Parts: sequence; structure tokens; C-alpha cells
Amino acid sequence: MKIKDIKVIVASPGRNFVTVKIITDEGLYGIGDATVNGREKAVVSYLVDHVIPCLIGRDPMQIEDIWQYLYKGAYWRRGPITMAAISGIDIALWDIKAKAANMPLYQLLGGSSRERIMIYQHVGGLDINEVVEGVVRLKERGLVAIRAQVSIPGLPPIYGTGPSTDQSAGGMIQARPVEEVWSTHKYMPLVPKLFEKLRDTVGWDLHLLHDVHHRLTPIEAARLGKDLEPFRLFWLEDPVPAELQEGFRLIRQHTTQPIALGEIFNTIWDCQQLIAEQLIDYIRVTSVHAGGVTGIKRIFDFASIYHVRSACHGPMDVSPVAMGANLHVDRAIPNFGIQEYSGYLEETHAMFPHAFAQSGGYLTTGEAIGHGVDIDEKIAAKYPYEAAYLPVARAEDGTMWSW
Ligand code: CS2
Ligand code: MG
Repeated sequence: MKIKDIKVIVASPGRNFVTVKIITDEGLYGIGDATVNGREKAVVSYLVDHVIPCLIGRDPMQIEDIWQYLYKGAYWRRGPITMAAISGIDIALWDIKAKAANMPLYQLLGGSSRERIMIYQHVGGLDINEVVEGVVRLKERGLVAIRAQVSIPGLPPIYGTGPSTDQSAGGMIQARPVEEVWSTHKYMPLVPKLFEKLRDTVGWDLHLLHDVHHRLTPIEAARLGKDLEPFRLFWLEDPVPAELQEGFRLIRQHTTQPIALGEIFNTIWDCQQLIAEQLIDYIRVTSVHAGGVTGIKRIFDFASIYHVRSACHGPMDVSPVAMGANLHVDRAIPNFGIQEYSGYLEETHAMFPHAFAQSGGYLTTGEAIGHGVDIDEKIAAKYPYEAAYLPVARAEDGTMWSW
């Protein structure tokens, strides 16, 4: 079998997606996701100008060799654009291999370790009561794990702390990034109050999660972790920017609050120390950004040695294609933790017909061969690329902040 053609399809059914379609001389094809939110076209150029010409004529069955060819062969290793391009190709190649084997992808990865995949979804609100109402509503729909975020009183709603999470990002996504305002000292005492109220209302069975979105320092995160301990959160996500991996030692010295990290990581090298020193509890890499099925399987296998569990990033900008690939990995690995699933707009569901399905707080992969997600190119043609950025943040004095 040989790779005959590779198409890159850019479409915006509500969000921009970069989809790779690898077509073989035997008629089999595979689909991959190569989307980097807000930097989509950079990946398109990387693929079209530098990757695809080198892959035509190669054997699509040699997935590891192609991965290494693109990783080592470029000389310039790692980085979100390179790794998204490798991811898109890798996910499509695994899809082809599973189709050639006439199996669902999870079977090729070792078979099924679980029947269903626990997910979490997001609730945001302008004040604590609004968030509590939202959590109660999701719980009634059968969710067993919910991420809760609240706006800071006196400040406009901010991405990731207010209602401006993925489902309702609405006005927050613009052709140029909106600039929002952040205040650490107003945020810190608010979050424990939110979770106190949530525990009083929904009890202790529900898993509750919170995303800090990289905005604190290690000692601030340690304080927040201690303050949240009585409410037994499933995790505290991205408390601190993670370039400085040893910074997480400081958090660990002070709190037993489980920590989740890794949605912007591309390789095992971004989290090698965090995992090997057991500084985190959940690793949030996702197939589209961390080297495809090959990349995340390698990271999760490594993490399993250190009692670190998987938690694939799964917001709306991770397309249903990467979601499908994630779910097959989730199903197969021994150290699955949880899967983020923000859901998708109707247009997105229609453009990417998929075998995975939600039932209450769980997703199932379905038994379709391959990863079970396709692209409808006619629908894709109706939604051309649109410049769209998530907001950025500044402190109240105007200092640029992590968002
Ligand atoms: C978020 C994401 O899903 C999450 O936990 O942090 O919404 C993230 O901000 C976006 O995927 C960035 O593109
Ligand atoms: Mg996050």
C-alpha cells in the first residue's frame, strides 16, 4: 500500500478545524486532526509546504517510522506547529491501519480495558448561585464529573473563570483577541466559597473540577490547594504555567489537592520531570497536540509507571476527529483517568459524522472500524476559515498576564 494523496481541509463550522485526509492507492483513507486554535494556518503551511511532498509514495503502514521521520528528520524538534502536523498525519495513519485490519482502533491498541469513558463538562456563571444552578442542571442530565468556574465580582467575566467557557464563549471569540482583566487577590478567596456552596448543594458523590488556566505562582497555587482540600476536588487544573517543571515541587510540599496539567504540552519532554517526580496526578495531553495516537500512548504508558492517570484535553477546538482518536486510547490504556468533553455545535457534529456517542456522564467509542470519525467535505466547503481568537488577559494595572 502507498500514500497516493494527502488533503488538508480547513473549515469553520463554528470553530476553525484543520483536517488531514490521507488517501492510499488501494482506496483506503484515514482522517486526522491538526488544529491549533488561533494558529491554524501555520499548521496548514507546515503540512502543505514541508510534510506532504515528502510522504507521497510511502507505505502508510509504517506509522512509527513516519513519526520518527517527521520528528527527527525536520531537525527542528517539538513545538506546537510541528507536533500538530505530526499529530494530524499520525491519527490518519492509525485510522488507515485499523481500517486495513478491519478493526476498531482500540483493538489494535491492545483491546478494551473499560466499557465506557467517564467525561467531564463545564459550567460557568457570573456569580456563585448561577454556577450552582448550572451544576445542578448538568447533574440532572447524568453528568458524574463537572468543571465549575465563576466570574470575579466587580470585574467583567473572564475566559475560563466565568460563563465564557467553551460552550458559551460566544462574544469572547473575535477576529482580534479581546483583552480581559485579571485579579489574583480577588480570585483566590472566591474559589473555595464556590466549592463550599457546591458541596452543600450537590453533596459528595459528584466529581468537581476547577481550571486555573495558568494564572498563579506556585506558592499561590499551594495556598489555593490547601483552601480547597475540605471540598475534595477531583483536580485543580493548570494552577501555574508549566515551563518550570520543578516549580510544582512547591505546590506538592503544601497540599494533597490533586493536580492536572498538560493541555498545551506537545511531547513527553514537556512533562517528563513532572511525571517522574510525581508532581502531578493527571496528564492532559491530547492526540491532536502531542503527536497523535503514537505520541499520547507513549506519554500515558510512561505516566502509568508513576501512578499518573490520563485526562485528554477535549474542548471544542479539539475536533471530533482527535476526540475519536482520544476515546480509543482512553478505552485501551490501563491508567485512564477522565476525558474532557465540551460537546460540539450542531454544525460540527454534522461535518464530522462519528461513531462515538454520549450517554449521561460517559462516552462510548462505538464499534466502527478505524477511529470511527469521518469528514463530510461537502459540508466543510460551506464553512470557510474565519479569523478567530480567544481572549488575552491583563492584570488591573495593565500588565500582560497568562490567560
Ligand atoms: C481549556 C481550553 O479545555 C480547557 O481546559 O483550558 O478551553 C483552552 O483554553 C482552549 O482549548 C485553548 O484553545
Ligand atoms: Mg484547561
